[in-house]
Amino acid sequence: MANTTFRELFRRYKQNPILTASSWPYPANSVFNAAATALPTGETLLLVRVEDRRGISHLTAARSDDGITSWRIDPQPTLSSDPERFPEEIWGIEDPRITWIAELDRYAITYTSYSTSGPLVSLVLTRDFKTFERKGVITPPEDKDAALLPHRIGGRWVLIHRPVSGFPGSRANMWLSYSPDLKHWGDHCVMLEARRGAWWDANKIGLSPPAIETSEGWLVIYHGVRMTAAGCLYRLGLALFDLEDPARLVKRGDEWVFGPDESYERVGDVGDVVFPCGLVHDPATGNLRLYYGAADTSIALATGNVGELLDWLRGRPS
Ligand code: BMA
Repeated sequence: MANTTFRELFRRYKQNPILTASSWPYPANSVFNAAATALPTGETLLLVRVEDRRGISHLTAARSDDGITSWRIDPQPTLSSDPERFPEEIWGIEDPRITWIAELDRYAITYTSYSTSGPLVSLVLTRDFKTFERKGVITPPEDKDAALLPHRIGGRWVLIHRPVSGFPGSRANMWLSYSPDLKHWGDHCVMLEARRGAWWDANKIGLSPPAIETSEGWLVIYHGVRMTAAGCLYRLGLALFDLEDPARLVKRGDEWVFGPDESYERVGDVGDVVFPCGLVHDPATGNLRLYYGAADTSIALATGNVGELLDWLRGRPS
């Protein structure tokens, strides 16, 4: 008999969601779209987007020994917008991604600043998630879903991001930009295009967590947005890019690999959204923990394995 079930590549944690506004030490409307990293202490750190009851978001750190339970949440916002010094943050800061940059001995956090001209990408560096060196705007609006690769390629830093233009009929594609100093960016080029028509990833895609460096290439988990009469559906797909030249696509999966299904993903402030901004990957086993915003309301966890993701991609049609 034909196997008609999709082999789940990401397995939901049974007690999802793992963090909600009711877990928060101070009033919040929603907690979602968290960046993630493994700290040298072995703890998992999530940098959580917290939306307050004005609609403005800030970022707050939560730490856990097993990355699943017993989260220790900073009692106050960890990184808030600072519109006096950085006017582009006037309507808050959202959707962070964390990349450990060994050369700088610092974590780089790219996040969306919500400016009066629309969303754009800002960069901040930190060693400890307590003090921060704000680097300000790195891409003009409209742009979001950005993360750095963890090291230079050909002497330059590499940023994955998702600019949007108002040009009629244009699609929201993923782009790459390069920089000698993390400040001046150039050689912009398309990395991955949104498909067209009925596809699950038609018209609008974006990077989800930072790319994973594997022996076969940069493994990218990206979101595709399907616009329907009932609203948008946010789902996840996979693509692999050349290690030396991340503008070169090696393979793109045809089907989505994860999408809204459980009630906490389907119902919330924005229903039918799974939106991961972070993962923790153990290179020894390939196991990964994917942290995702569920329905723009809470944070949920799914586990997977990089080897299995690569196997799946290999088996898909070219
Ligand atoms: C995207 C981002 C995310 C959000 C998603 C679904 O454009 O703004 O912050 O989770 O929409 O609302």
